[in-house]
Amino acid sequence: MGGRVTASVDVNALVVEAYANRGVAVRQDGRLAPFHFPRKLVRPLPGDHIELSSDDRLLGIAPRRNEFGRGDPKGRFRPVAANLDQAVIVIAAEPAPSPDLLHRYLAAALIAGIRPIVVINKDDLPLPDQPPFNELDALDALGVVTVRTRCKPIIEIDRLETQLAGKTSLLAGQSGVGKTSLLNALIPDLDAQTGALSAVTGKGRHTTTSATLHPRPGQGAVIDSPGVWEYGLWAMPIEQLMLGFPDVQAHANDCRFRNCSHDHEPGCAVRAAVDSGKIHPGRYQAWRRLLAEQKRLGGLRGTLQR
Ligand SMILES: Nc1nc2c(ncn2[C@@H]2O[C@H](COP(=O)(O)OP(=O)(O)O)[C@@H](O)[C@H]2O)c(=O)[nH]1
Ligand SMILES: [Mg+2]
Ligand SMILES: [Zn+2]
Repeated sequence: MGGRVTASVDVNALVVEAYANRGVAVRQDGRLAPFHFPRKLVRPLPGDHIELSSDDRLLGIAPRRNEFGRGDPKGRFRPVAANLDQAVIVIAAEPAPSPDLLHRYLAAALIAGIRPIVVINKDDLPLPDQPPFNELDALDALGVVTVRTRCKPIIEIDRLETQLAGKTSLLAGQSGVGKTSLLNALIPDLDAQTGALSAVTGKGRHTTTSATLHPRPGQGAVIDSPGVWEYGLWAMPIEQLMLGFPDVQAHANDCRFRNCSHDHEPGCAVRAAVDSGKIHPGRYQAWRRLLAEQKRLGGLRGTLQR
């Protein structure tokens, strides 16, 4: 049966993109193969390791190491890509991110067990004196690597290339921050690659409406994700959100009360850690806001929901 996730898959291809009931994979010999899959079965994602028959039918999907996703308007988890080594969160002075955008992306990566890297592109522009740009020390404290790049007027991406080498990386970030510009700088034959992809899918001009994997021969792969203006999380229980804030979680077990909400209770170790500078105040405030957002999304209840 096509489209099942099963351990007994004889992997021979890597999914490049998938939408509706069609996808494109790159076979081990480098050939692009279009394939169909039944809608009602598990939908393959860019980064999935799959088995295709000799006539390009989907025979199975290998179990995923992880999934990076986002919340849809109803607060449900929507996976974007699978089997990532790292999520490259791209921000820029222009368009400046809304206050919690970076914290949401960081949380999504950390919850999925995917290493986040923050790229500040458009290094030619001055950084606004506002969050997250004046709070980047919070990222150092989290152990998140920050890399500054520019694609204009000259390309400077050396430090990013070092971080990407040999890895499968997702480029995430709001529209206009320069993800496609970075991709062009990273993959010199990108036009040829997307041209070949368009020829295979039959889509006239290739647009990034679904995430697309771009192999970098010998250097891993980069997945460009569709442009989003506002990135949202999905409804989740409080323990899952906590995984996105390991800096807050590190102190949460030391509170006097087991069910401490880290708000007003006496003996709260989290607030004490904020006061003593062990937790960055910007991170604590972001966690509080995302917790309140979960109440609106209908999360915080029940068992782990995805
Ligand atoms: N000033 C400046 N502009 C850039 C830089 N990188 C990209 N841009 C511009 O930002 C705009 C959006 O870039 P694009 O790659 O399409 O962003 P995407 O929506 O994230 O894929 C384009 O006009 C780019 O030319 C940069 O380093 N500096
Ligand atoms: Mg783009
Ligand atoms: Zn507390």
